[in-house]
Amino acid sequence: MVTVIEGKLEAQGLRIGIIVSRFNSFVTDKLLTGALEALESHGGEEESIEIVRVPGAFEIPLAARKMAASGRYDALVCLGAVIRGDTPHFEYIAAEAARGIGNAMMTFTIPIAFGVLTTNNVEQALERAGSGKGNKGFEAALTAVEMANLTREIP
Ligand code: INI
Repeated sequence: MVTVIEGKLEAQGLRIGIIVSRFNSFVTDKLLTGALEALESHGGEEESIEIVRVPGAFEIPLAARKMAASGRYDALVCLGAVIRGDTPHFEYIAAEAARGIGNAMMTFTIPIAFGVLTTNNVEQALERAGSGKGNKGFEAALTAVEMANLTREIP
C-alpha cells in the first residue's frame, strides 16, 4: 500500500505570523484581509495570529528571518505588492524579497508562504487582491496552514 502524506487545511491550534508591507497599502491591506479570512474560515484563532508590519517588500525577509528564528510560529505568511515602474528598481526589490523569504524558509525549516505580488501594473495587482480565491493573501495563508500541518506529518 502506498503511503500518501498531506497537510490538512485546518488552522486550529496553529500559531501563524503574518508579515505585511505598507508600500502599496491599497493592495496589501486587501491581501491581509484575505489572509485573515482564510485563517478564520479554517478554524484559526485570533489569539494565535500575529501581524508584523514592515515599510516595503524589501524589508520582509529580515522580519521573516527573525520571526522564523524565534520558534514562536508554526508558519509565516509574507504579504507585499511590488509593482513595476519605469526603472529596474522593481527587479531588485522583487528578487530580493523572493530570495530572502526562500532563504529564511530553508534556513529555519519553517513554512513561509510567498504572498508578495509582483505585477506589471496596478490593475494586475488589484485583480489578485480581490475577494475569496481571487485573493493571493487568502491563498498564501492556506498554503501556510497546509504546509504547517504537512511538516508535522512528514517523519
Ligand atoms: N516596495 C514595495 O513593497 N513595492 C514596490 O513596488 C516598491 N517600489 O516600487 O519601489 C517598494 N519599494 C520600497 C522598498 O521595498 C523598500 O522599502 C525601500 O527601498 C527601503 O529599503
